[in-house]
Amino acid sequence: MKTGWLCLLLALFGGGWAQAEPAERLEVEVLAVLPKAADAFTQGLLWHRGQLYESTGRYGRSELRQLDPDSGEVLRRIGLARHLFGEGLALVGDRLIQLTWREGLALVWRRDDFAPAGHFSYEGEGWGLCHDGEALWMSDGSASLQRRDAGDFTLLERLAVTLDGEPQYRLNELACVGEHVYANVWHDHHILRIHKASGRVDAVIDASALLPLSERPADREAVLNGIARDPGQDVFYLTGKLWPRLFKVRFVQSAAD
Ligand SMILES: [Ca+2]
Repeated sequence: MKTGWLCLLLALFGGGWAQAEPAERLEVEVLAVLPKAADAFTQGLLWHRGQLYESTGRYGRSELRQLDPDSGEVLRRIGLARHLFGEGLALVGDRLIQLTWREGLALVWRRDDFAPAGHFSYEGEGWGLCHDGEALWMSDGSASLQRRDAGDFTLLERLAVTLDGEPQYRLNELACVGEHVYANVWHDHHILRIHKASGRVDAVIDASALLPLSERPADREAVLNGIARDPGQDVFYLTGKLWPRLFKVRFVQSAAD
């Protein structure tokens, strides 16, 4: 019996100690600076087979786009109804799922020709979305992520996201990579690497060096937003709302460390 309690205590405190390890501090190494249409209020970005897919926001201007990452050329686009504000974007099989901000509607599109293919409904706001190959992960501006069924969009779990025990609010655009969800933070120049199993932020990435102030649009909402992973090249693509640039980057140890 005594041994049982000892094991339990060790398991509890052992876990506590393991979680106390500080988050890594990373920064971006820019591999390429690429052109991008500056009219895109980017809300969702994903990479698939050499192309980028983008969801853009604002009422009356929201679109789904397919981009050539190197030239920035918009290869395909479709506008959303005027009452819809586009948000996060994920690919499930041959379907793109596009969130809307306050409309409680996830639009489903055929990836190859952008033909409408139905929709799902949800409660609350829609911000970011990514697919990890099994489930969808969704943000809503709060300090938690929602895990949803990739087939019917059912809410499966809410994962509280913490850094050093503190909740991390305003989680926005997402990228699913292995055991992690990367989230850029609204009105912040940091990207958080969130461990899916625990919700713990195990790396904080400083992306402040990306776009020089001289190139930043005057619009105060023109903040960092948009993160997509190309697993083949092991790179990320980053951008921001209304930014005229797309950055191909790697996350590397901070020089300050
Ligand atoms: Ca993304």
